Amino acid sequence: MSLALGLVGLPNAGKSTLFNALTRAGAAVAPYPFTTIDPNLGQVPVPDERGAAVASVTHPGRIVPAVIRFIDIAGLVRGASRGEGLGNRFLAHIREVDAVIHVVRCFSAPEVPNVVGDLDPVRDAEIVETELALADLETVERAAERAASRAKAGDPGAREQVAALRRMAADLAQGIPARRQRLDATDHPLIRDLRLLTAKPVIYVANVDEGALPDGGPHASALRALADRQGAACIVLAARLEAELHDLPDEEAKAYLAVLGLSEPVLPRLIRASFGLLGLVSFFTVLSDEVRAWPVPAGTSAVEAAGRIHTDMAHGFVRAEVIAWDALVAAGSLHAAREGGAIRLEGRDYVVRDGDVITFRFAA
Ligand SMILES: Nc1nc2c(ncn2[C@@H]2O[C@H](COP(=O)(O)OP(=O)(O)O)[C@@H](O)[C@H]2O)c(=O)[nH]1
Ligand SMILES: [Mg+2]
Repeated sequence: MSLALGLVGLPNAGKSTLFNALTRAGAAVAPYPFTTIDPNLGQVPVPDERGAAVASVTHPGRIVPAVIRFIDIAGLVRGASRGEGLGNRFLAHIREVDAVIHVVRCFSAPEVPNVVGDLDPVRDAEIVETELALADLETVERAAERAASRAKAGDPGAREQVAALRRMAADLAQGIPARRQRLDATDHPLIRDLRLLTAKPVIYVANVDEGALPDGGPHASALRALADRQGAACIVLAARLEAELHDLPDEEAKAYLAVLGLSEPVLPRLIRASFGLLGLVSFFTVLSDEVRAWPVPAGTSAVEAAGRIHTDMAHGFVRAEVIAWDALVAAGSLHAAREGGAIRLEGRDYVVRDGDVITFRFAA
């Protein structure tokens, strides 16, 4: 399952710096090389200490983590929805992602020009959101027109669609993103198919000066308040610091973070938060040569989980042998867990839990 997250924000917000930090952090923690596929697209493993713990008792040749793709999208400017700057091309990239990381400048750095004016994270964030909402408004209005002509032609369902789309357009015109509207944008197939930019889940990143860590100071607080009003997550970090950390030996990096009041780099938390934002859980498989994490939507059944690995495993599904990762670690090996009766036999409808280690039995 390939998940994509897009970094959005005004020019000079620190998107590329954060992207570099993310992709290098990924390369540093991965047991096998994760390459940046092209300059703007990088694959990052989801840090998960459970995989390593399972490996410590099963001794595989390698650990294969879940991965997220990050896309560094060119900076957005006022008027992008009307095609200013990279305009439409920029917006097309966002349409393809599963969720958005909205990077907002909260650092001062007089040498880095601010394209809009003084440092004002809430204004900056609102400019970006307005552009996204305006682009969606156009999409929704076009869809409403199409539905209206279907209604005129006698399509019985179209009238209700026109009403729903017009309601949505009215909310967008007021700057209310699709994800916060009365109509659930993700449940309604008509609207889901429009792939609206403002329907995507968002994490705000307050990109602050190192000196403002760990809480981020007043600018980060203002942005956090905006995120709170939207029910969105907000993560405070200094992108430049996160990028620099990977050049330091571990001990030095730790000491440096401690001085700043941080116990660990923020990037792993951002990556995990992105994973959680998408409503994903991981189960693990253990083969002789690898421990592998499989990201699936929460609520996935055992037979669906088997199908993620191979369609044959779903078709011939017999049962799932399940043990929680920590129970396996406590048992010391799969063999010991089996001997001790710690492995449960589950049927096709069993709902996979985060951290399950599963062996699928299937008839070929
Ligand atoms: N002081 C400071 N400067 C930063 C930080 N993050 C990025 N910058 C600087 O801001 C400038 C623009 O960063 P960049 O990542 O290219 O922004 P983008 O246009 O959003 O991709 C660069 O000169 C960065 O070094 C930060 O956390 N603190
Ligand atoms: Mg950039």
